[in-house]
Amino acid sequence: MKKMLTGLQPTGVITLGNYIGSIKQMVDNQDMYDSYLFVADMHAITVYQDPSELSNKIRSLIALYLACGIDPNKNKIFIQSENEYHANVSWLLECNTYFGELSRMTQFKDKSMKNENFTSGLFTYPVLMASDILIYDTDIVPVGVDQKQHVELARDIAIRFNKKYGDTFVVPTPVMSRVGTKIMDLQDPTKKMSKSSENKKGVIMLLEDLDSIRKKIMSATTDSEMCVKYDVINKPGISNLITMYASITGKSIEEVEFMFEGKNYGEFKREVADAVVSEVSKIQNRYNEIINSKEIDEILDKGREFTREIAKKKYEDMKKKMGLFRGIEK
Ligand code: ATP
Ligand code: LTN
Repeated sequence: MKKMLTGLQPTGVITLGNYIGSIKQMVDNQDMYDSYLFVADMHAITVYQDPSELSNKIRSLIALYLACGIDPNKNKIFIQSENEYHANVSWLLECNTYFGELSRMTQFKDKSMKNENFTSGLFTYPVLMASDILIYDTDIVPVGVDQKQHVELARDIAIRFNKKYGDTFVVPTPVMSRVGTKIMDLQDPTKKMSKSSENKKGVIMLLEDLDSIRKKIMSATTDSEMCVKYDVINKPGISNLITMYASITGKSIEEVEFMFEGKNYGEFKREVADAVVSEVSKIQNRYNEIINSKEIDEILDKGREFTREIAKKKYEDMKKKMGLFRGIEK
């Protein structure tokens, strides 16, 4: 079985876009791969995080993933900072990564431009990410486009290390989210629904009040025609609602168009709102059940023990190959 791994930063609030475009796909794929899912909390601290908020967000993200249907029996779920080998391996990899390579990372260039006093952690961030990936002999890394360059760097580091010290790592492949499942902002349907949007009227958050979600859908921007037809160029608002409805109900775009033929936008929006609210309320109920439960701690303890064992072996193997041991007695 191929191995799949992905990490998520415990920052911001999870949106319906994240759910449909990323989490739901991981749930759908969890039977096909040996899956690893972790909270990238050490990546989050490359920029300042309020400590008490950070720890709550770590727990909340885990609870949300479980509530969305990530099965702890099919996924190894863990917190990056609870496995000290990630940082240890990262150092060994840093010593096999060039300054020039890291200087070319576009996310670093973007983020460092926003702040004069950026940390060196922000610069070496992609090497820690390579460590997360390479430790587990990961084959497949599902990521958004913004992370593709980082996975490609992990590939380059793996190939270089294997050449220098002998076969040690599997060379990973990045996979982008499925096309066609991009959820757009409800107020400006030409732009992606994004957790960092300033105007939250167009963004549905998974832990948001259900009435507020309904209102946002009912007042979503549409067009002056009165026909439920998928046409991203001329009818971006209606097309977005069709995509949302289709993804949640598991229907095709054509089926949705057929269902709502001759119906007005008000009726259509009500159906979309019902479907979204019903899906989100199930997630919220499950979230509330588990957020303070021992179940989360048991899952995380198990994940920590399992992944530490694997990571320790990889670290020891790397150390040995690099000559980091006491040497043979004369
Ligand atoms: P930011 O506002 O910081 O850019 P974001 O909400 O866009 O955050 P990311 O953290 O960049 O989310 O992405 C996490 C995952 O969710 C990625 O796999 C990304 O492709 C997916 N994703 C994010 N927003 C959407 C969306 N609107 N539609 C579909 N998938 C999305
Ligand atoms: N950098 C990623 C999170 C992340 C990750 C990883 C994703 C950290 N380590 C390993 C995939 C594999 C982000 O900010 N979304």
